[in-house]
Amino acid sequence: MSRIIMITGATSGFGKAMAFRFATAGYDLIITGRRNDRLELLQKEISSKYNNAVYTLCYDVRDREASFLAVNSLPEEWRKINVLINNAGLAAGRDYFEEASLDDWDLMIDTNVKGLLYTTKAVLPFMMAASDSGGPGGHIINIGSTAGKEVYEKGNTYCATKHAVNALSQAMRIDLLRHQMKVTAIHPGAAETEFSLVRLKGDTSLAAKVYEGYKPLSEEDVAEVAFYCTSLPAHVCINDLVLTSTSQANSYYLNKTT
Ligand code: NDP
Ligand code: 8X3
Repeated sequence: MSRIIMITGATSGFGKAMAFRFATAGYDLIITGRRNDRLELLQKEISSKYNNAVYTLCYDVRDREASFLAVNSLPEEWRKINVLINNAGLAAGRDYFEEASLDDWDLMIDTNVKGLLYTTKAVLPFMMAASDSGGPGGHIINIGSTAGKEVYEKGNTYCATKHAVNALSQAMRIDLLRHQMKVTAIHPGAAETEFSLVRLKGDTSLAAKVYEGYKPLSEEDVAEVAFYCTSLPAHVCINDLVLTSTSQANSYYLNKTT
């Protein structure tokens, strides 16, 4: 039987690249996001190209009730989820603390922290049932950020949400130890996806500037690393992994040529 992976935020960026990477490895996929047209397109593309089964769940991770309804609507044969990747997330705005918008702060906290909690809590009973009945333990991968390791200017609440993802990953690893679950936090540095376009409210030229003068990570780089984390022997868990392009040392230091 194929292994099942659930990837939140698969309509773009890392999530979409991870869907392709895990599909090539033979996984059946549960892909989620709010944009149903993109989910359906991805479902068609992957199932015709790789012959994998793909199930879509369209819901907003901020909505507690919708998250549980969506996960609990999974048919029996889709409930044995081996890997959950909590990837859905965003930054909204890049402003000094005193100038930042409260709505942006709510949006980031609700998506990056509460959204991750709701989906994990909804999926966990399925993953625990498999491992508690003697099957292989499940694996949760949380997508954090270098912003969850160092706080930078105008990063205030986005950085705080990613610090929370860092803390929650440690907490999950401790509390889920007795259920033989692996918990991995992956913290990428700058990567060119729709991330900056979303953060800068659709300003394409400002978003492009973020990646000028150096080579950032690609979404495929992050997908490859996530796949690697799942490819190790059953007794080996990568707990915490930071990756950046070779042009970046951490949140502060970028080697830009222009
Ligand atoms: P993208 O904007 O390309 O993708 C974000 C994904 O998250 C989309 O699929 C989007 O789907 C989904 N999403 C956002 N809000 C919600 C919501 N409320 N409910 C459901 N899904 C949602 O960005 P990335 O691929 O770059 O980002 C993925 C993750 O990686 C995020 O957690 C981000 O913080 C993190 N990250 C990004 C880095 C970067 O430089 N790009 C570096 C480090 C971490 P939809 O809009 O269809 O709902
Ligand atoms: C996204 C990377 O540096 O914009 O998490 O915070 S950064």
